[in-house]
Amino acid sequence: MLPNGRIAENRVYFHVDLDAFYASVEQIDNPEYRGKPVIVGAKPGSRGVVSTCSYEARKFGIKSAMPISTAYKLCPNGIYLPVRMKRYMEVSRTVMDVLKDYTPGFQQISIDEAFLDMTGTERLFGPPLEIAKEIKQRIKEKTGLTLSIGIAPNRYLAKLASDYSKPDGLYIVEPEKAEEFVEKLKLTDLWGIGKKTIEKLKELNITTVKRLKNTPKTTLSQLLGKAAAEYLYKAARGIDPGIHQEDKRSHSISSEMTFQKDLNDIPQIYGVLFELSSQIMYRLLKEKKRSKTVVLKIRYNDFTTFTIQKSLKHWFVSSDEVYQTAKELFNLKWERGKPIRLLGLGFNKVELLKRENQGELFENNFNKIHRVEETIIKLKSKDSNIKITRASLLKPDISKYRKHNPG
Ligand code: TTP
Ligand code: MG
Repeated sequence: MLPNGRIAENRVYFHVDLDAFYASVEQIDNPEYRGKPVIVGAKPGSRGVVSTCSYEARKFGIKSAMPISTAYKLCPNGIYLPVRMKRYMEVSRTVMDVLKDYTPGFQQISIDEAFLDMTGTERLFGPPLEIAKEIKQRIKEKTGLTLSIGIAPNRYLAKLASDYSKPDGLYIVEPEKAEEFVEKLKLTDLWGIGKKTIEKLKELNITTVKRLKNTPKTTLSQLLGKAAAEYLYKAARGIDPGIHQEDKRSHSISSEMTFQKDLNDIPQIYGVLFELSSQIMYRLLKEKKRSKTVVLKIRYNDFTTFTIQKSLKHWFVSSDEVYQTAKELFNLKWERGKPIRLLGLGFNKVELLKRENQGELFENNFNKIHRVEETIIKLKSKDSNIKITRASLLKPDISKYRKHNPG
């Protein structure tokens, strides 16, 4: 209850996640692959990994991030395909454009998933379950893809709910059932808890969500450190531990993502940096601010966290420029191969772009890029269906890392 006697509005979040995304696109583009084990990733015989695989291939025990050699042993008759990032990004955009129709509270968090803040949209679109069904149907009609939607009072639960009902699923967690829902999950289903943490929890015989919930925060803190303890304490209770956060403070603009499975795969990492660059540049321009400094945050799977920043001589004017800087910082800082659980990107020393400064911003060499980008943002804010994006924004430059995947 709020102080003035009003009941606080129940929040409603959707988490939308496409099923076996890259593999499903391959099955749509190549009907002869449908119903078969399709494995997308590195070339068999190379030292690379599986990006993803169809549900038919999952029956053989194949999983994302598994060495491709292991996958091949499990399923030598599978269809092995290279990553076609450009095509997946194209399909991703079509899907995201549908989702944007439903709420201004749209947040894309990876190539195939997004959060929709659907709070208060019932009057416009109907009850959440009906909207979710419509979304699934529209995307199926437009692209042929199936997806899973989780509906819940916070983002964390929505994410768990979509995973819970995969593939082609739809699952609602009612607010009063939140704790009950989390308790029936396995510890490994809790998002953002890596193998290492699971192992450590085992030392104290914490092997279920219920046991985790009954463990005092101080005990967790001694075992895993303060940040991890705080995260687990909330997660076990169905409280959002902050899996996707935007910094709302005025002097900085940032966005960060925590990953379910730790990342150590360059194309995927670059994909995330690309998303984050677009998000923070969009906010910078939208809020009429400017900055010369980009900060990258890396949190490893052992919760150690590092930040690194770079200042340019001029103001950032495009998300491309932010993306290039983010990659540069990443390559300087990353302990190669070490798994990452969170990536964050932000602008520091942000200033309000006063009218008298606008000329100064536009005088530099990037005048044109900035104008183009600003125009895209303006058009998109008027009509989310508009399909206009600068060509260089379409795809992270991952060609160097795809030696074995000439897709
Ligand atoms: P996910 O949504 O994690 O996986 P998915 O869509 O393939 O399967 P699910 O039905 O379980 O959602 O990731 C989306 C895409 O990201 C996936 O299709 C391929 C890519 N990816 C990688 O390249 N490497 C990885 O380790 C993971 C997890 C995903
Ligand atoms: Mg998916």
